[in-house]
Amino acid sequence: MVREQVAEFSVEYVQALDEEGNADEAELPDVSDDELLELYRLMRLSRRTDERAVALQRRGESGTYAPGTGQEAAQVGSAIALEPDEWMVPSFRESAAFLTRGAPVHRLLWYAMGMEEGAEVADANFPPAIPVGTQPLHAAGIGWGHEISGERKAALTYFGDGATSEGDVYEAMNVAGALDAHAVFFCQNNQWAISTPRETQTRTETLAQKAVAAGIEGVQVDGNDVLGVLSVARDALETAREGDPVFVEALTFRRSMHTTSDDPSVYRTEEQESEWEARDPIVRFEAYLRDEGLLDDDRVERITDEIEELLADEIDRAKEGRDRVVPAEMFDHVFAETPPELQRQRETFRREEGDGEVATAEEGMSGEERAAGGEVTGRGDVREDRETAEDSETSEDEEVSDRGE
Ligand SMILES: Cc1ncc(C[n+]2csc(CCOP(=O)(O)OP(=O)(O)O)c2C)c(N)n1
Repeated sequence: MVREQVAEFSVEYVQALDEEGNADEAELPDVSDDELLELYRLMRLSRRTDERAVALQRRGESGTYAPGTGQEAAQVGSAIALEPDEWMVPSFRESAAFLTRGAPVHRLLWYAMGMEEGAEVADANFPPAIPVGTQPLHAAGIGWGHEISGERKAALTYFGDGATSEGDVYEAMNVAGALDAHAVFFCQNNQWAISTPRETQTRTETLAQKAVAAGIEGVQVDGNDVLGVLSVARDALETAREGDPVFVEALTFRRSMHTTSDDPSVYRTEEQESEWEARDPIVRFEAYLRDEGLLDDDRVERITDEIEELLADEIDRAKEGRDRVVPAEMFDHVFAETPPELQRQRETFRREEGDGEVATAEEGMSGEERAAGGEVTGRGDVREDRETAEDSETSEDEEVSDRGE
């Protein structure tokens, strides 16, 4: 009889900045001072975009929104590692990744406002994917395409801990491994899938080891450490560009609600939440930057003002675009030729709604065309010359608790 071990595996955990912001020099990625400050600005912009988007929903000015609060390091640190022409394939909580990729805030808000312009495929970013776990298949397909065409490029897809229980995610990793797809599977393990905690999601010790079954590399990183994430994402993308897909598990925490329709106080305690508050990715990184002499109170204040001003402009722009929406357009983007039943509904809608005119091709301008003025991007567009933001929208009613009242 033969009885021997035929496979073994291990999973590495990477951290460059500890919870107090102390650096492990050996793990620090090569990043210039300007890039460090840009990482910080993007994380702060993302956090504030979430706050403003939730406030808009609470005031009835927008629809459902999924905040990524607490996950800024995981998203900014990984999205920045992609080349601009490499595909980012998101789930539905990736505002920070979109902003890092240069998407304007107003486009994210249009998505939450229910406008199809918000889902426009602009640059190399897929639109948000609502069905859990489907988008890794798209990334596997893109990555296989790169393998076939011999391009040194990779696609990076985001999904959550809950998504790893979906067959689609395993199938995507398996096919990527089998076909040498240039893909990075970036799992943000934020500890919750709506009300299902990580502990009951799966019995595996780590999510990264799910890569083993697909024959691809799996690595774990402190997802609240933006420099650790950047380092791991860079390595993973380099490996994937050569045709070896990688699964990254970023350990983080969903600090806020699942979406604006959720109330996490029903299923988790404030003690659990404050445990992760102490590991806040922005506080940690700010401590590091202050230690390095790159940030002081004045600079923090300037960045804060610039973000407030950018958001005030972008929210105005989002509302202008929204106010020009022709409601009957909702009938126009499902079928190439509108079927008779939908035509009938469209006529009824038009009769009953005064402004329900059906847009012609010319009237149905894209959001970009609708919104006047120049493009305002999330990335690298901090205008130094502006004074303190005067944001008429910022008011006490915006300070909405994230416990989902
Ligand atoms: C196929 C599918 N099943 C169920 C849902 C409902 N749903 C939306 S989000 C979610 C949980 C997702 O959790 P996770 O993958 O951990 O991502 P997170 O929301 O934490 O970012 C579920 C079950 C869905 N949108 N799609």
